[in-house]
Amino acid sequence: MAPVLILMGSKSDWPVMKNAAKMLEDLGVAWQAQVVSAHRTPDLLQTTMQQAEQDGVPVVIAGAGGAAHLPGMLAAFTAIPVFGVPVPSKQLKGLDSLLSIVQMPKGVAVGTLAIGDAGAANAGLLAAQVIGSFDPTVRAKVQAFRAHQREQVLQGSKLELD
Ligand code: RP5
Repeated sequence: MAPVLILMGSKSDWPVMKNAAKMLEDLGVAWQAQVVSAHRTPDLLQTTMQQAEQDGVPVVIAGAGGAAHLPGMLAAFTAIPVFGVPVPSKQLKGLDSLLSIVQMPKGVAVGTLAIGDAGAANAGLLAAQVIGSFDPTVRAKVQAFRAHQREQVLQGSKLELD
């Protein structure tokens, strides 16, 4: 299977988007990351999705900030599921990114995650869950991740005064 494709509008998005890569890595899912801008390299956006279709990419994760058209434009070129991550922006802290990504018109779907690091990590998790629906090895890794997380919460669940 081809790696999950992690696309982002700018290299400046990578500190956020690497959380998706890290989650996929932890869950044993291959990934590949690349900068593709909806506004600065629209031609590359189309050819990247054509290549992804040919390669059999299972899921695309796309992060962008501000007028964040990347996930929606990618989704317009493919039937591969696209998960959008709103990257925090300087002026509006990512609210602009969130609204740009989440408000897709009916007929072209983008699954939108939370703003920032948590959203990027959850995009990786969700991509692994999609792959886990047909790959038992990845499903087992997701289940182990959940069990570990549960244990960590239980271990720190008793609160006391200093
Ligand atoms: C968007 O513009 C990118 O996704 C990034 O979040 C934002 C700023 O890009 P740079 O000016 O840092 O390249 O297209």
